[in-house]
This record gives sequence, structure tokens and C-alpha cells, in this order.
Amino acid sequence: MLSKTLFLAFASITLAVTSGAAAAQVAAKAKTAGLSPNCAANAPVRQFLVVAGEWDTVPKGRDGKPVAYTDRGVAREANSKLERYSFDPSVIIVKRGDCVELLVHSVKGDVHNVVIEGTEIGTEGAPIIDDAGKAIGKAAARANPNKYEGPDKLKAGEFVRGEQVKLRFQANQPGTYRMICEMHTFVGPKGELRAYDDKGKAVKGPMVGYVSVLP
Ligand SMILES: [Cu+2]
Repeated sequence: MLSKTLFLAFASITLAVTSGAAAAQVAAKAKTAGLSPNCAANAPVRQFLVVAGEWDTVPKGRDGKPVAYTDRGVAREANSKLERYSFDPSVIIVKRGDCVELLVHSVKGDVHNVVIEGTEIGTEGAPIIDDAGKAIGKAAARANPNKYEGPDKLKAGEFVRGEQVKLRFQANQPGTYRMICEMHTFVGPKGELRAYDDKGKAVKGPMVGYVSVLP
């Protein structure tokens, strides 16, 4: 299944360039070396177990009956399911020079990906690992143009419910970096986070965590 996905990915690079509005918003920005994919051999390794999760509810009024509501800028009718996605923990605190490993385990939501804004770190092509830490596959490459229709049609670093993906990087520069799931977040032109895309379609987020690198 994964090999088929990768084949499709490499065969369809041209199409991919024009797909994924939310993804493009994050990917188009210049990359910095603030976080590097290569850890120095003597860098201390800090590992974090992160859950990618979802919350949902049906908002009710004080009389206990379902009500219409506004979902972060999107009007919703009564009985509409309100969804929120999150990373837990949502704030990762490390020191400059640390080699950071994030094991992101998806337990709810069909697909997620992760990009760390402004850096080249993300789940695209990152290893899917089992509980013993053994690599059992790879998250999809960005070149795959297929919209999600099932686990064999993934794009842009996506991984599916039940999978655990491993991000590894060295924290080179102090600062706070946003860790974004592009499926559930739209980043506006000024970097603002939205729960709807530029066509007003709800993306049910934002789904964002923060990596804070101390000096
Ligand atoms: Cu997500």
C-alpha cells in the first residue's frame, strides 16, 4: 500500500504543485535553520510522546436544547457537530542544542500531518513507528496529489488514525515555533490562524502546538 502511494507520489509531481491551498500557505514561506533535521552526535536527546486528538460536541443552550452557533467565524445550524483538534502536550519546551524527538500518535481524526512553521521539519516522508520504535512505513510525500479517500490515498505528510509518526530535529535557535496540522489549520497572509480556509470552508481547527526553544 505504501509502495503504491510512493509510486503515485513520484509520478505526479506536476499536479501536486497546484493542490492543497492550506498546505501551500505554510509551505511557501522561507525556511530557516532554526530547527535542523540533523542532530549532532553528542546532542542530548529529548523525547516527547504527543497525541494528535479530536474533541467534538453538539452545542446546547441553557435550556438544554441544541442551538445554532458560530464556529470561529463559520455559522453553524443547531445540531451541527462542533469539532476541535489538538496536540497533547501542545507546548514542547527544550533547550538550544537539544536533539528533539516527537512521537506523534494519531488517535482521532481521519488524517493529520505536521509541519513546523518556518523550518524544513515536518512529517512528509517521516517514519511511521510502532511502540517498540521500529520503523514500519513512511508518512506520505508532498508530491502525492490525491485527496484523502482512504489510507492508500494520502498527501503532504499525512498519517492516519492509529499511526505514530516520528519527527526528529536539533533545536538550533531559541524561539517559539508553531507546529501545524495543515489539514485542520488555515494560515492567513499575516500568519493568523483560522478555522476556515480562504473560501470560507471550515477546517475545524486550528490544530496547532508550539515548540519553545530556550537559550
Ligand atoms: Cu489534523
